[in-house]
Amino acid sequence: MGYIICVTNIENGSFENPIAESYINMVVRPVIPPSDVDELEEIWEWIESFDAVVAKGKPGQASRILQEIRNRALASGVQVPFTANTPYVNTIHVSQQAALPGDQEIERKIKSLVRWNALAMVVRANREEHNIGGHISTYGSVATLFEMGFDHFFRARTDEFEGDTVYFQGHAAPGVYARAFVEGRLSAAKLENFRRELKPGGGLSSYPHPWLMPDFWEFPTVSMGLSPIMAIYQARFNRYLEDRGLKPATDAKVWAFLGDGETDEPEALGAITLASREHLDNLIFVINCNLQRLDGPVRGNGNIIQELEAAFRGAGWNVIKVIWGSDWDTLFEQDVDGLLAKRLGEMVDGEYQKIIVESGAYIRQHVFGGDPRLLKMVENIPDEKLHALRQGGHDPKKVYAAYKAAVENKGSPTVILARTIKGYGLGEAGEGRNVTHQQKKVDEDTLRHFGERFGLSFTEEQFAEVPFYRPPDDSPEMQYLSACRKKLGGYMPRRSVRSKPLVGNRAELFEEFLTGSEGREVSTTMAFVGMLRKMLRDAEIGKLVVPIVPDEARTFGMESLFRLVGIYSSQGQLYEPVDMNTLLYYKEAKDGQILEEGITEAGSMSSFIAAGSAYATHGINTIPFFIFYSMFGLQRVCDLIWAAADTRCRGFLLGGTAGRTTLAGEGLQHQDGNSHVLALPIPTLQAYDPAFAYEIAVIIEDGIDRMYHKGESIFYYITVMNEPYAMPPMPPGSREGILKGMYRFKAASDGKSKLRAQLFGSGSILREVLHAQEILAEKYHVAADVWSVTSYKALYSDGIETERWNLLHPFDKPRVPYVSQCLADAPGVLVAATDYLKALPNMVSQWMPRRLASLGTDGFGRSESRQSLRNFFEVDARFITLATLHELLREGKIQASVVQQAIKDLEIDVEKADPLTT
Ligand SMILES: Cc1ncc(C[n+]2csc(CCOP(=O)(O)OP(=O)(O)O)c2C)c(N)n1
Ligand SMILES: [Mg+2]
Repeated sequence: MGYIICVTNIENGSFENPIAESYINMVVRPVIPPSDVDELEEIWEWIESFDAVVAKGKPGQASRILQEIRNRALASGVQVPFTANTPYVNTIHVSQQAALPGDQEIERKIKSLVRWNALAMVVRANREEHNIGGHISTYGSVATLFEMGFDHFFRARTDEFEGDTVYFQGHAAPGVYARAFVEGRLSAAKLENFRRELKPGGGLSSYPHPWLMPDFWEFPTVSMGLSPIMAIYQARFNRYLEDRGLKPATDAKVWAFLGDGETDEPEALGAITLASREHLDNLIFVINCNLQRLDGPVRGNGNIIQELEAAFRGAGWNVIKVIWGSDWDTLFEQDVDGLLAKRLGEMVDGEYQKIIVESGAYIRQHVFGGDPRLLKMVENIPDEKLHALRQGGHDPKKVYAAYKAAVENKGSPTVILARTIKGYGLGEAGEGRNVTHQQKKVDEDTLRHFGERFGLSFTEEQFAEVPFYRPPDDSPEMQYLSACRKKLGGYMPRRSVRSKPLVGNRAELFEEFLTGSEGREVSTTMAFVGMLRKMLRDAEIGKLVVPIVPDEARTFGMESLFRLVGIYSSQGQLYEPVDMNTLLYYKEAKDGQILEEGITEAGSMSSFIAAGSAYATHGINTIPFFIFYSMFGLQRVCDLIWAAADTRCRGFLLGGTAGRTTLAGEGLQHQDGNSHVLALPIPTLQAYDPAFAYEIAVIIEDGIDRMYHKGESIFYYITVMNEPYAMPPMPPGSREGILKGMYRFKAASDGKSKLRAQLFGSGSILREVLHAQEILAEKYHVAADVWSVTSYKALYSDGIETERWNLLHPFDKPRVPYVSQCLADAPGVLVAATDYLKALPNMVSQWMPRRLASLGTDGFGRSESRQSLRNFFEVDARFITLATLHELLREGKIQASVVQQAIKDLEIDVEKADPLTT
């Protein structure tokens, strides 16, 4: 940079130097009246001084001067204008751009082949069966971004290196399949069966689903917004594993490819400050800014790239904008006074979308026409060329430079905002059109156009047929492609389970919890925390346990663990904690084991997914125990829990402070009577509502065995409560029943009584049932057996599985559902009480020998004491007694007067409000 000589004509306020004139006119005059010549001159002097420092080759000094002046201004009470944005140009100046290695022509051919096969997949699938769907236009936009990664950056997992983790933009899956086909990893038959997974030989899932393609996909990404937050916590979990010595430190990266529309999901940007706070330079977001989502523009009246830049820069990320392709370099070279950059920054995205579908003449007039100096810049560029000026995200040179800068960046995460065109390659029918997202059928003209544009030499018939095409193995393309991947450690995506099963039997860890608390009152939460403490100390699994908590450790009585294993902090503890002199002080440590996530169930669940899938991602059997307020679990982050199931996660979710009437005081938004119903749809989630410490011990011990010894891809949801009571010892022979969902906890003392009942209780309502058993025996001579139902979900699953088997095997001896087996010889009326919806017991009543009366907590919670709540929801011992007597009345075993008297004796208000509707 040289000096700019400024000669001012003070009289009329003009500058004789044309650059100065232009600068002042553009930047300064709009805010300062041209008549104020002194002010203009003063400003120019400052600029000159600044230029002089830069010209001396001291950019660092120039930057420091600006910083100091800024500080000075703030100290003097002068408002400093703030913007988190840079001009609407590429972040990496062409002079700083790393050179693209490799053979560009051959890479372009490979990319064209992948594009073609992706298009063929979708078009063929829709020809075969109308409306089967599939997205072409998203991959059209992201192809260069993916392919650059495959050719030069994404490193596969090998025995020596953990590999990069890539979250692929979900609905661009056809492009990933097409590449795997070209690589020879997927057959044409598989591609033919895209979205036809049930065809003989199997097909390909619509989107990335490890559950459906466990050897291929690692992470599900198509529920928008989940992959960004999962990627952030994955990158942080990788650091956690390193800091705790569970894996060596490497420079492996986590890449997440997102849509620009996707960033509207709160989860997408909700955790970005964690990434910068933790200096996650192992994390790279690539946002495919095609400016469109499904219905139309992402920000028709605004600018999504600038908006995202400000958000990420404000959050401390390294932001790299890749807006303009190399074709624009010469234009920007001429733009010494920033006129072009200014004009481009004025246009809104709706206009940018429009110029994609318009002619070169329109672009000349609309973009450049407002200023003769701009028009001059493009006077030698013909219309067709003007129309074809490439976007940054489609230019391999620009994309390579951005990726290289991203992987080399230190100290902060990077986001690449890449400008692309939705439906790129689909010509007039698709590019940039609002309808392009759902385009599946493509006419022959478009196919031909596509083929020609990407240099594919097919015959007319071939174009019409849309064949899959892979060049011969000895072709230069195939040789090049396999060499590239070999250099990067092999093909990807690829998922494999690399952990070894745990060796030891963990039974002895849980023995002490089987014998009861000898009268001491403890809650099931306390009991669980005791087990967790024990597991943390165990020689084999201790280091693998990952306790995760969203700012509720004290609520669950877990603060003793702070000191025991420490809270993970990548920086250690830079301060003396305020409670340092207490036994259980807030200890943060670099090798701390607890992931204390703060108030983010979504973030905690993302950590759970990273830890619960580490057996595959890292080959490490980490065992996450994520404990949370049960109302803010399945209800709040169910889609992430669904994603965990799809990811084949293992581990334990613990719903603390559970039960609509067990969590006293907290009221409607806290009291959970829902979560066990919400756990029903998730196939691999084993849901338990245990009442006693030994039940939890049996469930966790068996869970560790099933998941980490036998290798089942299941996970657990266990509710734990904060109501203290004496824990009984485990009744002999109850282990199987605990796991299968029910067992007889306490038989009636008078087995010969004429009036009989079977009572079912779960969680802390089991104690109300036990109390009712006493009242019924003492006051009404009803002999009731009490069952602990640990899992209605397990009973239901068993019931429907059994029925299905019977349906399909008419000649075989019918199998009997477990519920029916348990109750085969159980006499009397049947009554269930739960702290959850009545739907839970009702759904298994079909396998009971007689009608079931269910009591549950349907309705909105209240802030009240436990006893008042149980009266309000009609699940206390009195209502269980009443329900039992009422069932006996229905059976004709007792008179109505007995029931009437009981209502009086039990002081039940028959006019009380219905909890369902109040
Ligand atoms: C949570 C969620 N909501 C809605 C959808 C349906 N959907 C699929 S693609 C899409 C538009 C995506 O736009 P963008 O993120 O900009 O990606 P692009 O296709 O433009 O690359 C929508 C709304 C979804 N997959 N997930
Ligand atoms: Mg988009």
